[in-house]
Amino acid sequence: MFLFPCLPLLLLCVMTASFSETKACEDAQKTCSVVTCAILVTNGTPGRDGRDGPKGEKGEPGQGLRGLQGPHGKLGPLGSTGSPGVPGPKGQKGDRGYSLVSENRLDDLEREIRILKSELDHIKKLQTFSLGKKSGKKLYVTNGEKMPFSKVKALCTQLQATVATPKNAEENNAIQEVAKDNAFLGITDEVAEGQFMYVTGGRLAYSNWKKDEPNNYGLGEDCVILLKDGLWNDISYSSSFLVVCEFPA
Ligand SMILES: [Ca+2]
Ligand SMILES: [Ca+2]
Repeated sequence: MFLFPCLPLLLLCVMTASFSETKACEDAQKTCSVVTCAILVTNGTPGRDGRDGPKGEKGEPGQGLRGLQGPHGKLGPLGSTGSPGVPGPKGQKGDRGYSLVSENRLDDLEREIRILKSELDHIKKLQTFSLGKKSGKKLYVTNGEKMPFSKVKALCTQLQATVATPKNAEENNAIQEVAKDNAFLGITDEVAEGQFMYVTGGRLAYSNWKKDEPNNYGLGEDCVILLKDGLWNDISYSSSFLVVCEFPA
């Protein structure tokens, strides 16, 4: 700030070379403390650079244009697996699949089934004639073997049948004709002594006891056999008698 006002004085110092020169400088120093007489001497070589000054305070952010965005960085490591998402809505029903079986083939199969059913009916009739006796909707069959009641019951169950159980005189006669020997019936009083019931459940609807039977003789008799004459007798379940099974006809 003091440089410009002092400029005329500096020019004055350069143009004069005598005592008055020194006098002017002294006067100039009195009014302008910044100016030194070294400037007035001859042009010397530039001095060395001074030491760096102390670091200044951080300036305010500039207001120039923002630079261009740099390139993308490297891919980071894979993250951990997230929890399962919510199930999506149920899709629409798909189109009907294509069947490899042609209609002609279906017709052939149906014809074969009709033939097999006819042959099966014929076999059933032959079986009825040769092995068993049909009464109403029941078919009675025996294999001619004798065994304890527990085995008779198990064998009939294995054949998807039940032990022969007459529920009227006609059925009793049918079983008698098939058995031609003493045969177990599907009747016991093992649950309550003296109260005979069907093995398949239910109280007796028909009976054909021999005179003085049932008598629960000896150690006890809880099973029932059909005698050759068609009458009934209670008997021990451990004795062996003929097997007659009952099938739905
Ligand atoms: Ca008994
Ligand atoms: Ca008896």
